[in-house]
Amino acid sequence: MGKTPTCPFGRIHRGPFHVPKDLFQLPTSELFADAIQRHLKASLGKDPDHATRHDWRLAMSMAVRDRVVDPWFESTRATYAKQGKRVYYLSMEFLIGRLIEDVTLNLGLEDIAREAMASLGQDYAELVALEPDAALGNGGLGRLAACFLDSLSTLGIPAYGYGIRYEHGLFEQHFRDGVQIESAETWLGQRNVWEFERPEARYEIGFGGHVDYKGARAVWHPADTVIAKAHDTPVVGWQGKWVNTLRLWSALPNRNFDLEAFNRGDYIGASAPEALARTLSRVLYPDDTTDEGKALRLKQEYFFTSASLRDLLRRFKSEGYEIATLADHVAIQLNDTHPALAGPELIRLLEDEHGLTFDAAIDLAQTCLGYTNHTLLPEALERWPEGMFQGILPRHYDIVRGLHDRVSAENGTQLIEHGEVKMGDLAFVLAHKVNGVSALHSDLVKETVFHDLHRAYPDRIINQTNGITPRRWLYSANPALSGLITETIGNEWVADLEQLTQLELHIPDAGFLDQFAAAKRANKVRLAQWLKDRDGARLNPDAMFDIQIKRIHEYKRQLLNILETIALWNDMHDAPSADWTPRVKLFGGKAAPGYAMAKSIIELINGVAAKVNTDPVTRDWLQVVFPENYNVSMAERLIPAADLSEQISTAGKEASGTGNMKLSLNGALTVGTLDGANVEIREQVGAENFYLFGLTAAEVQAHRAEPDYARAAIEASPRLKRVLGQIANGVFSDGDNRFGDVLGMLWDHDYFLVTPDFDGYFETQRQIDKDYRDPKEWMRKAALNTSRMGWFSSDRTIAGYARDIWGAKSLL
Ligand code: 26Q
Repeated sequence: MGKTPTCPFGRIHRGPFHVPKDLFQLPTSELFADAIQRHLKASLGKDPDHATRHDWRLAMSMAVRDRVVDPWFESTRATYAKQGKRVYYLSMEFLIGRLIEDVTLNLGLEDIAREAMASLGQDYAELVALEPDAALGNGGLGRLAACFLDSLSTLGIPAYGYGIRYEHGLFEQHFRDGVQIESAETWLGQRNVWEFERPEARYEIGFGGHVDYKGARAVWHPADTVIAKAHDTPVVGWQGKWVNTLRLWSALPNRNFDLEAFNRGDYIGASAPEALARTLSRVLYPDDTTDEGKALRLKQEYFFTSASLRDLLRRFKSEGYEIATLADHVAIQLNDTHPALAGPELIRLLEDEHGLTFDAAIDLAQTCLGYTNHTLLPEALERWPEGMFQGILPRHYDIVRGLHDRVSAENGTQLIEHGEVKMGDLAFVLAHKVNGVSALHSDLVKETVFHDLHRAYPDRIINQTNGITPRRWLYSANPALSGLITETIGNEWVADLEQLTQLELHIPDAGFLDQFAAAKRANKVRLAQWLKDRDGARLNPDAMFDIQIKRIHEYKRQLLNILETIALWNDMHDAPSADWTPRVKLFGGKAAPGYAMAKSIIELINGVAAKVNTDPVTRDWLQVVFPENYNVSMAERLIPAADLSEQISTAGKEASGTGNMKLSLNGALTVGTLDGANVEIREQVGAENFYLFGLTAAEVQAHRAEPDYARAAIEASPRLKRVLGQIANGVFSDGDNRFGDVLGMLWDHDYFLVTPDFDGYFETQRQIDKDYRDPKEWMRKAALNTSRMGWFSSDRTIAGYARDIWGAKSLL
């Protein structure tokens, strides 16, 4: 062990656990209003008479932020003083959404802020809605990272999230004639009050060049370098008891300006290096599956991984520990393979800068590293062309070669194969634990992608079923329901979600169930009002709100949903005097800009919406609504209003899903396949409170072996055949044959088995129609869903990672 660790704050504070008392006392709304006015003038330089709503929003945020800083420092001090193990969560994506409400609620300031703003003539809710979403992620994986940060802080586990401060987050989606159009997102267009720039925390990151070997010692001479600069965002836990840090890196040139070029009069050329360096943190790759194999992506991955590792090693060394004890103090989690270069980078730093042998460096790196797999889709497994990898990262290439030679001799594992570096296999061999994200997914990981590696390392793969933060996804997003819950069982459920089981006692009580129904109804009215103001849409709040929200992908089968919608519309036309159960079909989600089939599916949904919503025969029973630009903030409005949750992926393809958890927690019933975490949700809420349909993962495998299964399924289903005929005849495209790609896909191969699952899905939906007509029984099932979903808190997930992977402890 090295010398006693020192606290970087020196001796100014009185003892390590001193908490300034007044800090955690809530201010009066008058004092808070004073603080807001002070910020408006002193921090923003605005006269209250001329302040815009944005100014007020910023001033309020700053007054809230003031109350984060001290608990943040206290958490850091406590970590140093208690020599706590730190968790480092490396992720290319953090899909955060807004922070303003999150921080305000966690600090218990909501009522005070609301009153203070009212006294200043401003509406709190309106101001909150002005904050742009931090959309530094594509979908599930990035949102999971944000939920994990929330839970790490709530549990008081010392942790840092590390990622990239993209200038442009996920693109904005617009529809033009039903077609998705993308435009650049600009979340930093207004001042971001939640981040603190740390110009002193900067690292030079190298690319390319060559390696000199002097005996056993390697010296890498990069051809180019850029600077990584840190920006810190505090992550506030429940009740502000603990605050961790999200550290995001932006890229800068290491020389600002080519003065020589400037002096020659080449003013544009003089700033070229700057523009080039900055591209590394310019934009998030908008793809949530395809491995594009682009050099910029590889550079982004190395850029943030290297900066993060060097930063955590600097922190570790500042405490005076011996390098051999690294794994006692540091746990590094890789969110998929995107940061998998952490393995070779850590080995490089340990060997080249700390003098460890290759073997010792490998062992130490492996003891620190854990790897989470989020997908079985072959196209999403990262592989880099060997030549590109070697050109950009010559030293790392040699390390991966060395590893390859070792593991291939030991057990035949090929890290480099067919001219490609396989990042999944690399992450696997360099991690002491590899986890899947639901029980089914973890089993499939063992049988499929890592079949051989699992046999070579049988104890390595474990499961950690995903979870969601109850703070954002129930307490904050659904005040109507959370108010009822708190009235009924007290407020401890917010940080201990399994307490929701206590609700079950109250479900037979008609009063409780009526209030539960009233909360749902209020949320539906609220959503309808919001969509009316936003898009002019008119939703009937008495209809069933049937919601499918997620990235658009063939395996998630939005197509199955819209085909069923058309079939239902047909049945309504065939029997217009029948007593139909009114439905609003809501879709939300973005397609990757290069994913043509996903974009056609969007166009089809919009085509059906245009037809159905203007049909006087069915208008009162069926609506199709697809609001543009689905994001975290929209999810917070849609989820509390859902009656039915669509989780209908081809079995074996959805690793877990987390939207499924959010919807069920908020009292929606699920129609779903046995896929991902649906399996565990159904176990928890009870099979009788879940609408199951479709082929199982094993049956999917078998079905694909049958010749011409799609054609056979279509021929066997007159209902489906009619729907496909209508699409071909242009019923949803003003008479032209626009959807040939979709129809050709369905008839010819239908890889995701929409056609064989169609009839089962349709029948299940008709059962749902029937059941919805008994509102008491429906609400009883909905309330049972809420009361039995407590296990899916990300607090439970994080406690599992801390115990089984990180060996990290709460310092609360
Ligand atoms: C890889 C290479 C090049 C470009 C992009 C990518 C890339 C980017 C993002 C590959 C995959 C992703 C994201 C995957 C993802 O979101 N997976 C989801 O993870 C959730 C959290 O575990 C699960 O609930 C979902 O089931 C899973 O689809």
